[in-house]
Amino acid sequence: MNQPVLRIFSYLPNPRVWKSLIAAKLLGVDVVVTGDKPAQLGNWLWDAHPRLLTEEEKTPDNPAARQGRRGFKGTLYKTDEFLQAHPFGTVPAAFSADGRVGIFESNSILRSVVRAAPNDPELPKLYGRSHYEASRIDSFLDANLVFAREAQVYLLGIESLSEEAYQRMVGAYEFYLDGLEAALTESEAEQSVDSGRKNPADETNSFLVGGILSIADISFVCDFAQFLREGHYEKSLQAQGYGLISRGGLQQYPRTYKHLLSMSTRPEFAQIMGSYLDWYRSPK
Ligand SMILES: N[C@@H](CCC(=O)N[C@@H](CS)C(=O)NCC(=O)O)C(=O)O
Repeated sequence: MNQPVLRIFSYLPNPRVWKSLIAAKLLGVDVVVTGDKPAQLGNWLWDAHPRLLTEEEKTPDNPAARQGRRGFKGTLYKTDEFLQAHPFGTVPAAFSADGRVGIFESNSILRSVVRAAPNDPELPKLYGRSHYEASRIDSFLDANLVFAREAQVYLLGIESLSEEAYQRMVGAYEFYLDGLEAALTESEAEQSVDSGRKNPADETNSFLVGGILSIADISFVCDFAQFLREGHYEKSLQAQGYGLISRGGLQQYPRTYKHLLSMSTRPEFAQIMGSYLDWYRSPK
């Protein structure tokens, strides 16, 4: 049997892993994921060959025992080899087929999937059609990571937010969404010129870069869907005197929200994302 091109270890489900799985599906790349529920990852050996630990191995004197640093509170068991390959010690953690090369940061794992795709002109050009398009896609991936990091801090602390932390997320949200809305507006205008359409605002299925589906769209959908989880904490936010930051998003940023919703119903997205956004699509 052929070796998978990439092996990913993570807690599951994880929208950061979905980025790679969606691209892998679109491009026919073999990616294998190993993982467990977030609360279970403390029972795993974080390694190029991850496995469940025995009870006897879960002791403070296990050389792999480390304190969780970002999102995980208790002890995690990360081998030295894991930390050599993954210096920041985070998941999703991808490994090359031979387990020697660690690839971290979900956007970089996503890029790695595209680079591993067969050289087939029929496949979608998920990393653009020129080096300019590829670089513009990188620009969106970077902007996305900045937003996603702010969202990570916000969601991890959402049940006890300072006014400063809340306002910081509001600012990051507005900055990111203003940019996306502007890019999608521009993309629609270009498409309507290309196709002679009369009303650019009617077109909702445009893309972030070059008028074609790219990993910029994939990364946005996964990270933004995760941010929308703030909706599950509406009561808690209210009790703290705050409102949902995403409230009224569809009215304020119609192109961006419609882009998210329409992309997530595409088969390659829906098969990976499952029912993750159902609660958002049909709120109680
Ligand atoms: N920006 C990173 C985020 C990765 C990250 O922060 N992962 C956290 C869990 S959400 C982690 O692995 N923490 C390990 C720890 O707490 O030691 C990505 O997109 O991959």
